[in-house]
Amino acid sequence: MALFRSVLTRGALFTIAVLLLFQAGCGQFKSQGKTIAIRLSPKVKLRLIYVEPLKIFVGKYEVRNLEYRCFRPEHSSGIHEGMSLNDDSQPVINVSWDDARAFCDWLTKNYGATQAGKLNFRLPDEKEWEYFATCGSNGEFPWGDWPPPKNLNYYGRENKSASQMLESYDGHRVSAPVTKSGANDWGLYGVGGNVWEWCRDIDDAQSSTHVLKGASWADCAPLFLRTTRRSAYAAGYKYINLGFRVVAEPADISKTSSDKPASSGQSIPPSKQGESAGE
Ligand SMILES: [Ca+2]
Repeated sequence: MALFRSVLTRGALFTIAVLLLFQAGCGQFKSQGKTIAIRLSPKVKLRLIYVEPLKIFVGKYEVRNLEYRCFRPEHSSGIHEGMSLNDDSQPVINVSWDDARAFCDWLTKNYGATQAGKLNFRLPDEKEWEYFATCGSNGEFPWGDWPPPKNLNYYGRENKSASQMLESYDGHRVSAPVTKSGANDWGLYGVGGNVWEWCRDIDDAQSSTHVLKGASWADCAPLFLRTTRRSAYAAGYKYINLGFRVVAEPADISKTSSDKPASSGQSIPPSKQGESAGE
């Protein structure tokens, strides 16, 4: 049963919608959690799903242009070969790691106080990303085994002039609306494809760069689509297929973690991994 409560904090009215308590299967794993909706404006909600093994809320979708423009109204994601990347429904791109982190800080400052408790927003760590993308299975690809499902937005047969492409046809030559880029069994959309997603980590091999995960509408080589595949760019770099998704953790957990970006070598503690089995 849906439970809606509204609170007034720092002049901003927002509603936390505790939409459901669910059990979603993903192989042998199950997750119990709830979805919350952070109201950024009267018509804009940022939705997150609680992932119990990680003790964090994870963005249900990649951050859209619509949500990002609540933060920076002037932002344009631009066009590519005459095709728009800038629709409200598409994931925000042409945003740097610095931009993504600033968006998270803006969320925490303005929307972190919720009826469910204080939340700190941030980018996911690489290992967290791999965990929630694969529903805890850490499979070879976000969806499981090759080939990719047709509803994941990679570089496929819709790109008729390309010499190299996937055999699948997802119908989107550039980024797809975030709700059209397929969901995994935990209800998280676009964790495979659509846009690469900035993570909090610093790449160990190139200490001045930050990690991206998940590949995009412009990728097709299996090597790039693997769960463990990592791309990395400098904190100020922007491109047409680089976006992000946010996570939020309760403030009492944040107090015990470092403010510094995680090392890409950090792994999920075995005790956390074990919590997912059999739930
Ligand atoms: Ca993605």
